[in-house]
Amino acid sequence: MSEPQPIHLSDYRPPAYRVTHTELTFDLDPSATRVKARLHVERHPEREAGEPLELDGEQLALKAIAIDGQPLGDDEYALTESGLRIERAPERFLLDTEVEIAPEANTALEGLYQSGGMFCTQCEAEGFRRITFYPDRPDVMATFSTTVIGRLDREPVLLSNGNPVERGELPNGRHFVTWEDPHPKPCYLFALVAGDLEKVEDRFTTMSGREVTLQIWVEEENLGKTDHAMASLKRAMRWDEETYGREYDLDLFMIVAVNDFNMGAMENKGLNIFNSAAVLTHPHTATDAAFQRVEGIVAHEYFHNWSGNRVTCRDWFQLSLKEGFTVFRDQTFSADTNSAPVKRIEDVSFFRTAQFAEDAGPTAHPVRPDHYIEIGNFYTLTIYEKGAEIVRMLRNLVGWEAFRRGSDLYFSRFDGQAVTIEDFVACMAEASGQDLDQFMRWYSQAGTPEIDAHGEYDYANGAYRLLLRQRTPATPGQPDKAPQHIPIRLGLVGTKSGRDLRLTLDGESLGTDGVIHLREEEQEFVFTDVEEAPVPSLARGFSAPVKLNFPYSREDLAFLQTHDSDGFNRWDAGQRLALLALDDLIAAHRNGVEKVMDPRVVEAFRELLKRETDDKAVLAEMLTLPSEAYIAEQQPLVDVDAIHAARQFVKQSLAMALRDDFLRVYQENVGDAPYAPEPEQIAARSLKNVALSYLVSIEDEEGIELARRQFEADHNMTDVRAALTLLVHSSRDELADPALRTFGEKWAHDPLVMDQWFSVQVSRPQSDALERVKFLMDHPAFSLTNPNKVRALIGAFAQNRVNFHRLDGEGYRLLADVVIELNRLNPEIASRLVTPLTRWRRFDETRQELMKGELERIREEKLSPNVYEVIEKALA
Ligand code: 0A1
Ligand code: ZN
Repeated sequence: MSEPQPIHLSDYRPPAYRVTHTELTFDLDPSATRVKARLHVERHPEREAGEPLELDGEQLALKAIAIDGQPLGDDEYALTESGLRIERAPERFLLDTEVEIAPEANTALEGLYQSGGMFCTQCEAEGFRRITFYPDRPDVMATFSTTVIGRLDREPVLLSNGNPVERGELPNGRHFVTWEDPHPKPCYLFALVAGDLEKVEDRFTTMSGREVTLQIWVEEENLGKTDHAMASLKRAMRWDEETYGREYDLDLFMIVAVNDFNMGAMENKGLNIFNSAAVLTHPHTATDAAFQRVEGIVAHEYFHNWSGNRVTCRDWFQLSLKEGFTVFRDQTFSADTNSAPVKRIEDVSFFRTAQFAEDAGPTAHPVRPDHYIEIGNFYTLTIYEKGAEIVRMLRNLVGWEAFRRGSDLYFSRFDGQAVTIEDFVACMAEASGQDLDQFMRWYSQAGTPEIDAHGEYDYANGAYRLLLRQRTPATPGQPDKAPQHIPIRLGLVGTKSGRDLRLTLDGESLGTDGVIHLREEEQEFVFTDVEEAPVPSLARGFSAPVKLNFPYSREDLAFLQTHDSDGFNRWDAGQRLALLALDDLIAAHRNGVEKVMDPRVVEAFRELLKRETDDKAVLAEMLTLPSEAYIAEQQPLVDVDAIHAARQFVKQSLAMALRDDFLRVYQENVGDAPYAPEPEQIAARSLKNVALSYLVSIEDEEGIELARRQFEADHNMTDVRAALTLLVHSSRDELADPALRTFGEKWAHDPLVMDQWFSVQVSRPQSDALERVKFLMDHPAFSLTNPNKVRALIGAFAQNRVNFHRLDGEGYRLLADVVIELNRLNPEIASRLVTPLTRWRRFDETRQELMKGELERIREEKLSPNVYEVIEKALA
């Protein structure tokens, strides 16, 4: 077999032929589904006559082929490794094909597959080529008419995109439904679902007064778990009208929940397909975090109807065009619906942990990559989350009003088209009159820019000099970087007054909270009329996706933590302060020196716990120590054991010093109102559970008893899971074991709860975590072909820092074994799962060798393009 070859953005050409209308007929059968396709084809006006027609196709058994009704002879077409080629095709014609496929054998979950008893599809990015021969590329947009034929008993429900226009019975217990989608779309937005499903229905009146029917389709036993998704959908629809002026454009909007799904959900036109974990909720089965995730994902997929579907991507290099913009839209929606500062803190702390690591590793790539082997490997944090940060910077640069005008211009100018990132940014430049040329580098340069900042207060002249130096590290294929345009929102906080001082730069007033623009490699900003010595508060709200270093003293940080007017930076100052203390303790642990707790951190926490704050959600975040993963991100070389020990030491020292405060906070936040996933309750629960985690960390008897009672009270899953996790992660197995047993027996019938049961156990720090994984892989609720199970058990274990990185290499070996197995079953999941091993360069020599050894063992296999691309990069 030849090695998979990369494809390049610079090779883009419009297709030789386009399809204007697509008629499909599916005759469903688990082992032999027949797909008839009639394509209305015409030559692309920008391409010369006489070029061959090329269609993509994989794993299809061709049964018939004809042009304008005339069957083609064997010499009139060629089946290739990747599809079908017709050398001589007319200018305009009808192409009929018939193929056979086997959904039940499809474990990759791309194309048409079976999940439980139902048929469903996943076509993004290149799954449609496993359904029929087609130009499977997003710049070919057609209207679709789809007839689905199934068995009345087994598939009473037959769904596809658009509106149902005809239905009827057929001989032999079969029936059909025909669907028409009037909006031209690329085939990656095609969807089909067939099975024994039940629906929950609601209605929505759009801003222009049109009535839309909303349906959520689920298996019967899940009928009671759709309320929150439905409410979220209606909120998202209203929000998109009010915020972006975007109205829904069909009479019917459907969501379907499926158990086997590679990702969170998919925005197929009019028929969104969701991983059941991203749509089903119930107070007793889903945590607050899950409720919020469902709200965000429902909104995300809905928002794609405009940012992605009506205006789509010209090619897959432009993936962030739809994903970055849509993530930005869902983030702002969630911020508007919940606590905005907490949403930002959560998003940024995830981003700085996971995206920074990606940007610093062997698979680093620009937000718009210029080549790839397998596009499935590019549904990444860089494309999604860094893409969203870029759109956020754009919004901040041009201001919301110009941004909204730019968005309106984009949607009206490109409606029904497949476009590029330049097209989007050009609309923003046009609407704002700003020059965004340098800004475009954010899309082409990989790596996280680092800024070294220094400040000096000039007492004599009342001036503050801020010197900024930027540098983007080399990334694979990009040794040299040009300076970025980095917007830095900042304030100068007076050390005497504790207030934001007025900012005057080059004689111009920026108010007390302003933005400066770093464009050069090095730039000095001199603020004048600064009446007292300040501490600078830099990159407020995480105004750019960069690492910003400033030589803050611990006193500065404690000051900012209490005085910064920017909530995000107050939180960040606390994180920085904790990180400095952790640094010392990590060093002490490595050197075998006694660990001593920094009293400044204890005092800062005492202050926090004392203050009557009205934002409990923010307080809960402030009381949460940086995660082991984030601490590791800050270290030149990761020492997993030292990091774990240091963090544990800080946590226990705080718990011992402030035990009564934590207990009081816990008690003040126990509520007995019926569960609702609303911000105030969520805030109280998270504050209470953070406090409890401190008490349990020192095995305080009262704390342990509170956790036990909270578990038994069984009030809602947030509290139950928090208590269960604390017990299982403590060393009190006599409490943990019965709790796990009760929980596992109670929820054996519910796959989404069992996922949580798996994750809680295998993420415990005790040394039996790996043995538990092995044991649980034989549990009847586990299955290697279900991505949620793989993520819950194997994925969660790979995040268990101390145990995955065991020095005997058993953690690495286990992961590699599973990757090898999944490489055959589900390449997309396999290549995601291998990620932790690709970060081998970050660890000590012993671990490096062990991790590399496993990567090399994987390389010996016959690899899918997905895994091949990742392994090659990791070992390069
Ligand atoms: N467009 C979806 C993400 C998605 C991508 C690929 C998938 O299958 C291989 C599934 C979903 C989104 O952004 O939600
Ligand atoms: Zn998306």
